[in-house]
Amino acid sequence: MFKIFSKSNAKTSITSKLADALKQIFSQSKISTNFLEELEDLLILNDIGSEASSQIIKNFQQKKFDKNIDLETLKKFLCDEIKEILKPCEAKLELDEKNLPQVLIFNGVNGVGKTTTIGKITANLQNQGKKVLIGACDTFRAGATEQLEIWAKRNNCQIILPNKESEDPASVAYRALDYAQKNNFDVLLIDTAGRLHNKQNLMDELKKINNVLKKLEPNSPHYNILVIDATTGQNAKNQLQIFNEIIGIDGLIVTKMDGSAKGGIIVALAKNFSKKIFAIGVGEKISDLQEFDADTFSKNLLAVNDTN
Ligand SMILES: Nc1nc2c(ncn2[C@@H]2O[C@H](COP(=O)(O)OP(=O)(O)O)[C@@H](O)[C@H]2O)c(=O)[nH]1
Ligand SMILES: [Mg+2]
Repeated sequence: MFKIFSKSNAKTSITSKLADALKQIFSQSKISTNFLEELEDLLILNDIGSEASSQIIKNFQQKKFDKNIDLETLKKFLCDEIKEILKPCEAKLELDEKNLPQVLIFNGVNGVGKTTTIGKITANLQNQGKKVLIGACDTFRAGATEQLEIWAKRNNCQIILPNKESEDPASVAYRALDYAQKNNFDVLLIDTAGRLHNKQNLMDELKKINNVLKKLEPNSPHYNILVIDATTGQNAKNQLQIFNEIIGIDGLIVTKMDGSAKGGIIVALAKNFSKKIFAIGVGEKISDLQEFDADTFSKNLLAVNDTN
């Protein structure tokens, strides 16, 4: 087994909107029904989702906190609750060295960060001395293959491109795995198109890619990863639902945790789907991909100091 990320990153550069908002409702400083309603609304507003939020509120009531609970105690409580929900989803993206090339498909709707994430992962793997091949199976959107080519060049990595504009994505995937097998690559990363507005076409295309890969290697793809943009909020749940129905999702990478993301969507996804979370994207740079750590993430989300 080898890990995609050589080390776990301690600091997550997410901005804590939740902690700021807590400070604002806290001016009431006593636990009234109103306070709990406001707290629940605030959790929902921060994308934590209704199921997780009502669970947290229920647990809060059971704890019978002092009426004059202070902000730090509340934050610590929320942090622990969120960590509890996230912990089962914490997972390392491990690749089986005895079964090479390992094949990873990156799925997700347009603009979520599939291509960028492939670029970042390529760099991580190459830094560990792995031989990486990229398959450009997003043959739909103009410019998609060019963008992937730029990442490949930057990483000095080989890429299998469509040999004509209209080449079927499954055909590109087949050629890519065939090439990877014949040339002793360790990992094949496959980029796909995510046209969710035409669900039937997307379903057919993704299923076909998965099926042709199985013809060459029955255990492939080893991972079907769904890339989710944290800034899309609750819509992320629909995306996971649909892609999971189509191909079965092995785990998630949640991007754009920097910027305007509230971050809470990860909690909603964990509560509702219990999928593995492999990594989070925290920027556009090649180094801006971090292993998902439930403890660090919860502390950052609540701006709880890392002293205990
Ligand atoms: N701030 C930020 N931007 C990101 C992140 N990941 C990707 N992006 C940006 O999101 C945009 C879409 O990314 P792209 O990889 O093309 O998405 P794709 O359509 O799914 O392949 C690009 O401008 C990326 O630079 C991230 O973690 N943080
Ligand atoms: Mg792309």
